[in-house]
Amino acid sequence: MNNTTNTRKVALITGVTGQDGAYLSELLLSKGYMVHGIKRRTSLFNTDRIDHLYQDPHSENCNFKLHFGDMTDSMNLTKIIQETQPDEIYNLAAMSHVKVSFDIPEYTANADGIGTLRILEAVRLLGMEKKTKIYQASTSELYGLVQAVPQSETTPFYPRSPYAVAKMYAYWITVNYREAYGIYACNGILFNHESPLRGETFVTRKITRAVSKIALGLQNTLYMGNLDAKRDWGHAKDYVEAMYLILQQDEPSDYVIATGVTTKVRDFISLAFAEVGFNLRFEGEGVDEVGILDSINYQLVADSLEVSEYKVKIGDVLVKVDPTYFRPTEVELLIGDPSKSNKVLGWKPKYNLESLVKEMVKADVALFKKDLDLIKSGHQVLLQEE
Ligand code: NDP
Ligand code: GDR
Repeated sequence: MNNTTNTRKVALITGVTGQDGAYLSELLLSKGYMVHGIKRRTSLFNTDRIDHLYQDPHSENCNFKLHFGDMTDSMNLTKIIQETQPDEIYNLAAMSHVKVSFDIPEYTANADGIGTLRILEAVRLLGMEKKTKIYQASTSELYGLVQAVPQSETTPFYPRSPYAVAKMYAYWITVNYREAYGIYACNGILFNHESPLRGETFVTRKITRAVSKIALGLQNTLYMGNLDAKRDWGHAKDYVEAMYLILQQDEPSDYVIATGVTTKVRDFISLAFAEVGFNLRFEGEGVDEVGILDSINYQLVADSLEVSEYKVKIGDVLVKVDPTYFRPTEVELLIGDPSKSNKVLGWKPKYNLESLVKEMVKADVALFKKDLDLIKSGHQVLLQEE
């Protein structure tokens, strides 16, 4: 062991294989941390987002190490915390899909709610209350049914899904362990944040994937749920900076992380199609609402896609509403008030919605161009969407 090894900070990230886990790992490694991550055992590799960070665990200088674990297994979590002795734990692991939480509510409560308790209780039982700081991945979904806007740290919660109710338990148990045992434990109440690494079934990524495939002639129609929902969308890269800052303060506290700008799902769709040169017009209402191709900016299409034949023509219906994607109870409007994090943490996002959409569409176009090349050379490619 050399001096660097002795003095560097140690972080443990649950949910390291997820969108935020990947960006946070990159950030902490760039700051010289030893990063431990918890990954689940899966029948196929699930480390795509962090493969570029892999290091040989046998190497003396290895500063990124993965451990098998699960939020539903207390003994496993306690053992990992004992072995790794983290200065900071970032609890990002969760069944994070709101719609799916209606299908698997008990599992969601276990992983997202009780899972958080397992982390806090492990730190307490191991006597690490004064050593280990804990970040809890709380969410704007806590606000649910609109009580007031913009939503801040003092806005009342009204969760509207099994996911949000589980996260509400996690929020309060974090506050309770802070107050009861003096643990430096904080909630980051993060509004929606996206990136090219976003899971494929969240709305932004579903849209940017579909836009890219439609533009490349690999898909005809994008089927959507509620087009009127409004979200405060930021970039995950900006939001993991906030997570880090929340654990670097003198006193633990809870923070809203948001851009303060809200946008309808339908407008995100229009922005994404505009990136490939397609202008949409929406007609109808509710399940009859469709997005029709109104005009094509051929210059842009040619620049961004480098294809010579377009399968779409003006008047084509590119977007349809499918009630399958409606939620039993919906969160209609989210818009965050980031004043506290701006002031106390000095946190300000670097990305805006336009730059986020641009980056996501560009990445997905590049991804599907590879599939197109494979298809052209006679290979079978699975192009399934949800
Ligand atoms: P992702 O869905 O991309 O990642 C979730 C991570 O949790 C994955 O690594 C997943 O593993 C892991 N995981 C799921 N269930 C378990 C389990 N039982 N045991 C261990 N690990 C598990 O989410 P994000 O990165 O987008 O979000 C990170 C956290 O922030 C989540 O808690 C989410 O609820 C919360 N959040 C997210 C927001 C957003 O807009 N992205 C906003 C506010 C809060 P695997 O890869 O194997 O599936
Ligand atoms: P959300 O994100 O539920 O806000 O949770 P999602 O992207 O799934 O939905 C956003 C809004 O879009 C509407 N919508 C659709 N959503 C999906 N997934 N698929 C569709 O086809 C579709 N059509 C319309 C939804 O109804 C909703 O109103 C995300 C997750 O990352 C959570 O883990 C996190 O806590 C919150 O953001 C903040």
